[in-house]
Parts: sequence; structure tokens; C-alpha cells
Amino acid sequence: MTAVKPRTPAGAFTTGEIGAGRRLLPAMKGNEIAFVGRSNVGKSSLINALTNRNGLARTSHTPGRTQELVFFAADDHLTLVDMPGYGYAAAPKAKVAAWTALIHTYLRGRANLKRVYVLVDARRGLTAADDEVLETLDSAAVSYQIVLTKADEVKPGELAACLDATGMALSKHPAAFPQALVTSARSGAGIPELRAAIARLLAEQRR
Ligand SMILES: Nc1nc2c(ncn2[C@@H]2O[C@H](COP(=O)(O)OP(=O)(O)OP(=O)(O)O)[C@@H](O)[C@H]2O)c(=O)[nH]1
Ligand SMILES: [Mg+2]
Repeated sequence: MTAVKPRTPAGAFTTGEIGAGRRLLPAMKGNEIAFVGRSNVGKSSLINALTNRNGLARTSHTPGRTQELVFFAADDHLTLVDMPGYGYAAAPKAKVAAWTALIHTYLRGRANLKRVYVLVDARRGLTAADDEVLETLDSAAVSYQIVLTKADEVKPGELAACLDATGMALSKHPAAFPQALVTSARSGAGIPELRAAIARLLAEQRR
């Protein structure tokens, strides 16, 4: 009988291996803007809406669609980064651990990461699963803004309440924009404003 080699348990990577993994990322060039958030919150859909290219980033009804960092070069100066989601309880534990490690490593160690949009479902608001990411961004001093997604699914009153609650929570986070943006990839609401925010950021980088 041949022995089956045990698989490496999640988290059991050496510093050398983590470094080698980091070197697999594309060279740091131009400005990067990343989209992070819970699984199924609408990260890939938002990237498609922003770029006006349906099917650029792969989307799905089932959580856990995006399983790696995906870099979309918008032009020589700007790359949009789609990320795996967190908080997806049904995925295998080892996968969740690997995605989470990847998200945090990337967010902490990327000098050309100019802004992170943290996507939050307008029906749920900020959740405990978002907290770790906000803390990582605060400690790495990466500028970030909350983007409420799926605004088409909520009534105006609920949306206002979600915005208020988000604003209150953000007052404790130094690297965060104080206000959230409201978007819907489905209706297109808030997409021109998010593009304008990105354009402003790029213009500031050129100065
Ligand atoms: N109603 C509504 N549904 C949306 C919106 N944006 C995305 N969805 C739906 O939400 C589901 C998840 O969308 P994705 O864009 O794949 O979400 P994701 O955050 O990239 O998911 P993972 O890659 O699995 O983490 C899909 O069924 C989308 O059609 C929106 O603005 N409104
Ligand atoms: Mg995705």
C-alpha cells in the first residue's frame, strides 16, 4: 500500500513561501485601486459596471466566484483589482484561510495601492466580517471608502438608515472617507460618481 502524503494544512506556510507568493503578483506599476468585500457583495459586478464591460470580471449568483486577485489594466496608469470575498462560511476552511491571507497580504504590502473600495451590501450594512479588513487598512494607512452596493434592492428609508449607521461606524476609522458612496451595478446608480471619484484620485496623483 502506498502512503498518501498529508496535504499542507491551511496557514502552514513559511515566510519564504509567503514571499514567493508575493512575487507572483504583477510588478508594482501605475496606480492600483482594489475592490474588497464580503463574498457575493457585488465586487465583480461593480468593476464591470465601472468599465462598461459586462463579463470582464466574472460574476455569479453563488458566493466564492472570484478566488484569486484579478488585475484589470484600465490603461498604463490604472489597474483595477478584483478580489476574492471574505465571510463565505460554506467554502472549505482551507480555501477561506488562503483567500483571507491573500487579501490581507495584498492590502498591507502594496505601495502603489492608491485606494480601496470596501463594498457593503446596502441591505445588511457593515458586518463583523468587514471589521478585520477595515483595521488592516487603518494600520497600513491605505485610503479607503465604503461603497454600498445593490441600492436597487432597498427602499429610500432603509438606504438612509444604512448610510447613517455606516457614517457613525466610520468615525472610528482614521483612514476611511467619512461618507459612503451609494451604487447599484444593476440600475447604474452612483456609477458616474464612483468613476468621477477615481478620476479625481488619478488627477491628484499626477500633480
Ligand atoms: N440587485 C442587484 N444585484 C446585484 C448587484 N450587483 C451584483 N448583484 C448580484 O449579486 C451576485 C454576486 O455578484 P458578484 O459581482 O459576482 O459578487 P462578488 O462580490 O464579486 O462575489 P465573489 O467573487 O463570489 O466574492 C450576482 O448574482 C449579481 O448579479 C446590484 O447592483 N443589484
Ligand atoms: Mg467576484
